[in-house]
Amino acid sequence: MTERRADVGIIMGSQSDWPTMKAAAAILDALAVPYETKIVSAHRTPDRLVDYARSAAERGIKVIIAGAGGAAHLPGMTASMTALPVLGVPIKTSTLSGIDSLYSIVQMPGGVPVGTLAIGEAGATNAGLLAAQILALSDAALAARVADWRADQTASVAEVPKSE
Ligand code: RP5
Repeated sequence: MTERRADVGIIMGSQSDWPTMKAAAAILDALAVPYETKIVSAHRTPDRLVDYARSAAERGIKVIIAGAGGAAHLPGMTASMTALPVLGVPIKTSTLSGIDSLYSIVQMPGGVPVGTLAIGEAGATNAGLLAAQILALSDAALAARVADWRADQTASVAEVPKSE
């Protein structure tokens, strides 16, 4: 059996980002979207970053999800080297609670967009969903899976709170 080529690249600045970024992977698993994961640090592995960003499109990647914390330059630098949509996930930090990550990622200069999500796991989850929704624009079967996922989410919300 041939392996499906990854449509989404999930990259992160450090192994320590994975507990957050795995929420994006979990959504893509649930929606059967093929993805790859890689540690790419803007500061510690700059050559790996250049190689990744410059080769992603030709390797078939269609959307990049980039998570980083602190001086979080990974999403922006990636976006500077590829025209693929880049979704940035600010990692929650122990020192500044992820405000540092958020500001580093969100405040891009006009002309180099990064779609910035919420700090932490909710942001990673929504990055996975957004990536799937972007791909679903040209994939009817995936669009149906996204619709089912959203219907399940809606059905899971109780109308009244349970008393404890
Ligand atoms: C960033 O520095 C990473 O994205 C990570 O969030 C943060 C801390 O990295 P470690 O010191 O845990 O490797 O580049």
